[in-house]
Amino acid sequence: MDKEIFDLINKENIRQNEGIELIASENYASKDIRQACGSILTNKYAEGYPFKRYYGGCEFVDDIENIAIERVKALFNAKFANVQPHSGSQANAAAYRALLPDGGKILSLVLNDGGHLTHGSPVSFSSHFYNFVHYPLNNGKLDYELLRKVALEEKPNLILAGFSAYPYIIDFKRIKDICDEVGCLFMVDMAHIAGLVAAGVHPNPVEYADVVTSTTHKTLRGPRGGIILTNNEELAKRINSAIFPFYQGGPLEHIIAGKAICFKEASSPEFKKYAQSLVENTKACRDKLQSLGAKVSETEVHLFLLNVLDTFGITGLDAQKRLEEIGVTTNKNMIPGDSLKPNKTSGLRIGFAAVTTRGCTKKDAEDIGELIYLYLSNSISPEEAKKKVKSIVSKWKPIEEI
Ligand code: DSN
Repeated sequence: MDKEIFDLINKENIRQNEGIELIASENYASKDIRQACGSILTNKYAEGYPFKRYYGGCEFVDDIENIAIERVKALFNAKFANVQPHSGSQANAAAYRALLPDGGKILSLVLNDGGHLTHGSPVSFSSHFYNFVHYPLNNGKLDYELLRKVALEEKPNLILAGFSAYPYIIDFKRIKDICDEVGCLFMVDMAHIAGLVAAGVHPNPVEYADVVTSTTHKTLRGPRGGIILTNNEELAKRINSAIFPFYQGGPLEHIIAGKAICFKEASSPEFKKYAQSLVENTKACRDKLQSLGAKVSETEVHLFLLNVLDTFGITGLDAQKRLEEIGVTTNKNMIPGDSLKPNKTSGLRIGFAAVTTRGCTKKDAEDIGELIYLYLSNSISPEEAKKKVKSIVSKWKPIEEI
């Protein structure tokens, strides 16, 4: 056994079990999913697609990938699916390639306002291969009339919706109507809300968008990876070629097996209850923070933004570090219109996907809100805060049992 690595895995296991995980894009995959992802399937090369591979010996991985495809199609009511993207970034790269020529114009939300690196950030491939322009938010919220105005002025080839730090439900039909008026394509990156969509607590973009991409490890609670969905057969062919052979080589069949299990779990009545509790817990924590005097965004989904600069007079970076010291994990995040740089920020992004999986109740969520407020306002000591974290976490399921 490689002691050096397994000792570190054990330490990470303890960190995950003993901490309160509030990073909005994280979750805990089930034992079945983790077992499939750590299985001997990692040994198999399977370039190509089910029943059309470049290698022999693919009969079992063909069935696994085919089951994953059928399950995700049923889960999101899509006609075509590609389950091979190694991550959300690859899924987005392939979707752009399938939808647009190089240099095509994409209208998206900028990263600083809650978008994603692959939605046109200067440090991502996306802004190098495509011409991105952005729509603004109005007071932290999508203003569909403003979006329409910008779209009519810019005349993009594609409008992109779906965000990484947006606390409201998105009206996909409204954006689709704008796309139709402008005469452009519509793509949704639903990575953050995929679990809510699967559970029916957020509208499904597949009905409206030409292409929908997602990761599988955020609210969907699967293994780390991506998917691409469409109802258009011609686009489905272009997406497949854009993933393999254009952007990727051999698919990760062990991860695809984990994805297949995730899609089955996400179609269960228990998952629906999970997603409902997730939204309730997020709101309970947010409301508690507000009642204590914190400046917080609203929330209708699995996350909200806490303005730590206005509330506690510290940066997002400092707040993240201080909370980490007591075992509460969050990430610094820009607040729309933020005056500070992305490596400092005025805010924290707080999400309840992971802790709700472990059994966090509404009362726990309120207690977490109170704990964050008291600790960041220096009203309780680190020792008292750590004790509180321990007492909350001690009621939850160990991560091995999920
Ligand atoms: N967008 C990042 C997040 O939400 O954490 C992941 O790519």
